[in-house]
Amino acid sequence: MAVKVLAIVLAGGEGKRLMPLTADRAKPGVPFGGIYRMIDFVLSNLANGGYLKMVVLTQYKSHSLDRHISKTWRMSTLLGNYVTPVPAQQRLGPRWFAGSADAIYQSLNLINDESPDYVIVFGADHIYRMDPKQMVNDHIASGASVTVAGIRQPKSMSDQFGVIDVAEDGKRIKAFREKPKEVDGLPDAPDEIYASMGNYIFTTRALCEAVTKDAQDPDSKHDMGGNIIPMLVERGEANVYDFRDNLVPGSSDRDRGYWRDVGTLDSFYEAHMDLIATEPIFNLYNHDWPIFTNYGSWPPAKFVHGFDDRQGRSIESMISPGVVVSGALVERSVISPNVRVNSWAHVEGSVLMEGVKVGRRAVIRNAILDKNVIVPEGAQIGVDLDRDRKLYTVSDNGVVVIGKGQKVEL
Ligand code: ADQ
Repeated sequence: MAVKVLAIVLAGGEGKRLMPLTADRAKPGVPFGGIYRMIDFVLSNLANGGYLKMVVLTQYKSHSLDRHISKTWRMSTLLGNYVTPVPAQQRLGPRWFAGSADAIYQSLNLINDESPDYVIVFGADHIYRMDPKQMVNDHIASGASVTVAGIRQPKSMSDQFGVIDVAEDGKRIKAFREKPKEVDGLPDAPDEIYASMGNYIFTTRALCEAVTKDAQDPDSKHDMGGNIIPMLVERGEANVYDFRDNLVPGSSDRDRGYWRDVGTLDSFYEAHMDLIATEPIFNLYNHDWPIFTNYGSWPPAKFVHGFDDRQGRSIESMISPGVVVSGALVERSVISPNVRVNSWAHVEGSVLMEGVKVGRRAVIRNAILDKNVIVPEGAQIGVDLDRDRKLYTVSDNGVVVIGKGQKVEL
């Protein structure tokens, strides 16, 4: 008999380090790559892998995320498939989720209703392609209670990840520390650590027991990475799955193994720049493993009024439908639907979200402009960073970020 698998997507992350982009939306609901939202990547991975029963646990400012899920991820229910957003405030009792493990504890009824053999628990705020079926098969073959996806990351980032110490057999997790400041590097790569991707496969009974036990512990933070995984590691029941073993159809040598935790403004910006390279570091054009989304009915993008060889055009950029570039130059940028760039404006190395309007002769450099920002004629963004720091958010690496509804000064 086929194994029954339920997927739970943790989508409650607040994303404080992405402010102002997360001022009024959850991190998994932040637009990415012109036409997507971050959550589309994990949901597409699950759908392409054939896992079509998905529960999305939301919490923080989930309105636009809920709207996106119900608009984009409405699937035929004929075969019992679904993508259901479950808001925290509608579960047991009046309290909000304390942490990701509590989110699952409060949703145990959904697991009981489905009675799966295995539960996939994936995060919602990473940019990557992964075939979850290969990881599920690895988990089933090993007989572990939980399998954690692991990837090598720079040692300097240890305080952002769960750090995995693997036993000699290369599979069993000997020790797991959540976001440690001090760590040793790997024996064969002293500058690297083995990090948890925040993606887990659980045998159902082990998951239910672990979150129920954790719920009774008053000292627990009720966190998957901080509490549940260490509990199962201590019992010797946790294995690792190396992300390098995951082969996604259609991926090239260049983008195999690509995974980005876009938790900061700089990593969010850099992941966009990865999309537009001539030979993209992350290839959205792999049609064997499509990333699904829904962005409404816009007409094709249009480029008009080329006055000289600098204007009315766009190069090394991704331009979404509904965009009009009129007598302006757009370079190395990711432009969302319904953006308008007017004459003699110059947009360079930037991410413009839906509905942004760029006035004549404006200059926008190394910037992220959230939805519907209006750039007045002649305004300059990313040209004088000292001035920008007084008016807007400027990231560590000097990316200027202008939030929704924020006024751009002349
Ligand atoms: P973090 O991402 O820092 O580390 P967390 O903030 O708990 O951990 O977020 C994990 C996922 O759960 C995210 O997708 C987030 O949106 C979601 N989430 C958080 N709280 C939630 C709640 N109360 N309800 C529903 N969803 C919630 C985690 C692991 C690390 C691992 C990194 C990899 O804890 O061990 O290395 O992910 O990025």
